[in-house]
This record gives sequence, C-alpha cells and structure tokens, in this order.
Amino acid sequence: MRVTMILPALTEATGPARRPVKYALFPPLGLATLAGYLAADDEVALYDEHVEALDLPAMLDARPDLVVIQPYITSARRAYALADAFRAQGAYVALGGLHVTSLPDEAAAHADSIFLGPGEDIWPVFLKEFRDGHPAPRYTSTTRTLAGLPPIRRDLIKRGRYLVPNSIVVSRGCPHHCDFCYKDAFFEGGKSFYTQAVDDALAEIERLPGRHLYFLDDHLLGNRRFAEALFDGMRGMGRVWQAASTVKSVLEPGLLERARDAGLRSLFVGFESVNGGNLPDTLKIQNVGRDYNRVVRRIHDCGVMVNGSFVFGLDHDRPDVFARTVDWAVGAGVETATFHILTPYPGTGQFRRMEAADRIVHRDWDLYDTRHVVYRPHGMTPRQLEDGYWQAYRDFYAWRNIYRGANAHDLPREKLRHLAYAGGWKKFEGAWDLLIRRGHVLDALPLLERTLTAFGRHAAS
Ligand code: B12
Ligand code: SF4
Repeated sequence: MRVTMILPALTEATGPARRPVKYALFPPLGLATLAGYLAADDEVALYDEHVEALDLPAMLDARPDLVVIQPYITSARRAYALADAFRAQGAYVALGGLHVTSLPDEAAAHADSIFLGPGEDIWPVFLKEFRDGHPAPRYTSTTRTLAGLPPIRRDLIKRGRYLVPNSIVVSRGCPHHCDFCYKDAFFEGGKSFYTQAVDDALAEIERLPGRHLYFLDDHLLGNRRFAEALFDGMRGMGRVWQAASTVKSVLEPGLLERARDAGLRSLFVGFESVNGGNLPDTLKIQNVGRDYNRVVRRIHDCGVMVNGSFVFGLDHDRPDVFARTVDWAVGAGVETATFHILTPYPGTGQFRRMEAADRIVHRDWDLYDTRHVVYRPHGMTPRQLEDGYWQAYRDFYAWRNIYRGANAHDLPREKLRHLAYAGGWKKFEGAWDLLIRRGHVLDALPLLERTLTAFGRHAAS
C-alpha cells in the first residue's frame, strides 16, 4: 500500500508576520506515531509543509492509496484543499486531530474517513478495515491507553530541518479543565489524562540520539508518581530537556528538584494572566491565589529557565494589562514569554459561552491564530487588544528589557544565560532564516544545548 502523510502549513507560518524558526522547531510527531502502525511493506512518505515546499503534481502522480492529513485550526483551509485534490484523483483521504475533532461535520465534507480524538485505538482498527475493503466514514476514540505503542517512525522525519528533532510525548492530556483549552473536547468520551508506562517512556528516550529533548506533553508534571519515577530513571542519562507544567506543580515540594536533577533546564508555565479576577472566570483554578513571584523564584533557584505564557483580552483586562504584564515578567527575570490574544476555539466551553452571548464576530479559522481578535472583548476595543499584543512582544524583547530581566538574576552566569537565550531566540531572525532556508537549522542545536547546560546554578548534570 502507498501512503502519503501530510502536515499542512499553518496560515501564519506562510504569512508576512511569520517567524520561520518557530515553525522549524518540532517534527510532525502525531503523524510519525500513526505511521508506526503501518505494515513493514507499506511505502510511506511523510511531508511537513512548514519545512518543505510540497510538489503537489508529483505527489498526485505517485498515486497513493491512502492520504493521511492532520489539520490544525489555522491549517484547515489548506488541509481541505489538499484533501480535495487527492480525492479528485481517486485517493482515499483520512483526516484527524484537534480541528477535525472540534468540527467533524466541516471536515467530513473533505474526507473519506474522519477520526475524533487520539488515534492510538481507532487508527489500527481503520487500517484493518481499509485493507479488508470496508472502512467506516467516522471513527471515535474511546479506549485510552499508551500501552504497547509501536515505535514511532522517526526514520520518516527529516531531522536536519528541525532545531528540536528530539520532541517526545510520554503522556496525553492533562488533569485540569481550563475553559479555553482544547483538551476536554478532544478527549471527550474517554480518559483525558494518561501516561505511558515509565519503562516504555525511558526506552523511547534511550532511542533518541544526542543530548537535548523537548517534552511536548501538556503537563509533564501532572501525575506526580509517574513524573518522579520518570525523573529518577532519567538521572545520569546526561540529557538536557525542556517541558511544560503548571504553577501548582512548580510549588509542590521536591518535584521540581527531581526534574532538575534529571536534566530539566527550561520550563513553559501557563501564568495566563496577571489579573487574578480572570482566573476563576476561565476555570484556571490551579492558578488561583498563587504567588507568581514565588513560582518564578523557585524555578530559578533550581537553575531552570522560565518560558511564561500569557493570554490578553480576558474579561477583567483593561488597556493597562499589556504594560503590567510585561513589567511583571521582565522584573521577575522571566527569560522568554509567549503572548496570545484570547482565542475561543470551537468545541471549548469558552466558545460556547461566547457564542451564546453573541460575542463571536466571525468564523474565518485562518485568523484563529491567537494574533487576531475574533470576538468582542469587554475591557477594550479589538484595535487596542491587537495593538497591545504586538506592543507587549516588542517591549518584552527590547534589548533594554532583556538586560533588565537578566539583571533580575543573582549570579553572573545566570545573567549571561538569560541574555544568550532570550537574545538568541528573538534577535537573530536573519541568521535563523538563513539556516532554515539552507536546511541546516539542526546545526544550531549544539549552541542551544550549550546555552541550556553551561550556565545556571546547577550547570552541566
Ligand atoms: C508541537 C506543537 C506546535 C507546533 C506544531 C507543528 C508540529 N510540528 O507539530 C507549533 C510550534 C508550530 C505550534 C504552533 C501553535 N500552536 Co501548538 N502545539 C504543539 C503541541 C505542544 C504538541 C503537538 C504534538 O506533537 N502532540 C503529540 C502528538 C502525538 O499528538 P497529535 O499531534 O495531536 O496527534 C495525535 C492525535 O491528534 C491524532 N491525530 C492527529 N492527526 C491525525 C490524523 C488522523 C488521520 C488520525 C487517525 C489521527 C490523528 O492521533 C495522534 C496520536 O494520538 C500541542 C500540545 C499537545 N500536547 O498536543 C500544542 C497545541 C496543538 N498548540 C496550540 C496552539 C494554541 C498553538 C498556536 C496557536 C500558538 C501560538 N499562539 O502561536 C500555534 C498555531 C497552531 C494553530 N492552532 O493554528 C494548542 C491548540 C489549540 C487548538 N484547539 O487548536 C495546543 C493543543 C496546545 C494547548 N494545550 O492549547 N504548536
Ligand atoms: S493546564 Fe494547560 S493543558 Fe491543562 S487544561 Fe489548562 S490549558 Fe489545557
């Protein structure tokens, strides 16, 4: 069987405000996971449009039997156009993932089969039925387990084109239920947080070459027993890694230290808002009443860097929220920040509430990229919200603030690491662009590894 798998480019990845390095970070892990279920004699090609141009006529000429496409909300239009082209030529098209699960009827118009929820249970069922000649139009995941996964087909990934080829997920979902998150809708009908067996996760880590890892789990520290066993198993492996967690887990005694001892060097944390009133509104209960300064101090005291994530446009936000957020993050020494304009994703509680209140202004999914205002905000105009968002990025990454943030650290080498990491990420677009266009972005990985290992209180593990 000939199989073509495609991760179409997100609209913003090809637009004028794109940052090439952001889209050359991670390979298409979901599709490589699904490819693991194919038979040894299947011919499979995996394309990621973020890092390679698609030669559609040649791909159509290859006459695949099965085409597997993963649309995200802002790549849905492109994904459907590709799906339509392959179907017109007689190929069988399967669509699945987050956006398809949110809007199955929309996706079904462009597919022969659609898949709702995680693929691990339904994809092998489909493959058997497809080979037997009677595939169903819709498959819905209900059985949630990561036991007995076939090895991810990392051989299909063009490693050289990614800065972080060693991305890995050892769990699915998250124990929390934030109102704006995709998670509850995606995992409806079954467990919404589950992990691999620790030994399987460690075996996957062992298979990855080099030192650096990036855990893409929504909340790597979400199951304390699993996380501790994983970190104990990773001690002494010599890895350096990055991951995501919540302010609540950071404050749990002992857990962060074990992560650090296993090689954690940078943590993505969802602070979401400096306006406390926004947190209960969005069911971000795990953040309510937490002292954010203490959270950052604790992460830094462990020698780990902070990537803070913030959302603008929640109902308690007023036009001063941008400057207040930047001022707090810079003053606390947060190394990198990711800002988002509140985006009600279809399928979420937030989308339903806003729709009922007639606050959704359009359904042009291309603009649901967290850079555009797609709803009626309460505390400011849409213009103020978009301008404030871009201003926050400019201010946070202005050299004066990078220096000020670096100075918030005690030790000279921590100051240096802050400068190298924040500056390297945002201030050398031209150099990143060149490396990406030449297909050599992986050459920068040793630099990233050195920045993560060489500085900080608990340098080189
Ligand atoms: C890596 C990543 C990215 C990469 C994406 C490119 C890439 N190479 O994957 C980059 C950095 C470009 C990116 C950008 C953004 N991202 Co992002 N990203 C992720 C992240 C961390 C991991 C994705 C992943 O690899 N998961 C692991 C694999 C195994 O799971 P998977 O891909 O979902 O695949 C499984 C299933 O979906 C299913 N499946 C998928 N496709 C198909 C197809 C078929 C046929 C079948 C059967 C099954 C199937 O089976 C797979 C195995 O179970 C997720 C969080 C997460 N943990 O998933 C957020 C996430 C997808 N991102 C998110 C967001 C918000 C964004 C941004 C908007 C952020 C921003 N402001 O810039 C942008 C734009 C994305 C968009 N929505 O348009 C949200 C999406 C919310 C939503 N409803 O769309 C997520 C869920 C994070 C979160 N918790 O909110 N992101
Ligand atoms: S903590 Fe993060 S992943 Fe979990 S529900 Fe909230 S936003 Fe989603």
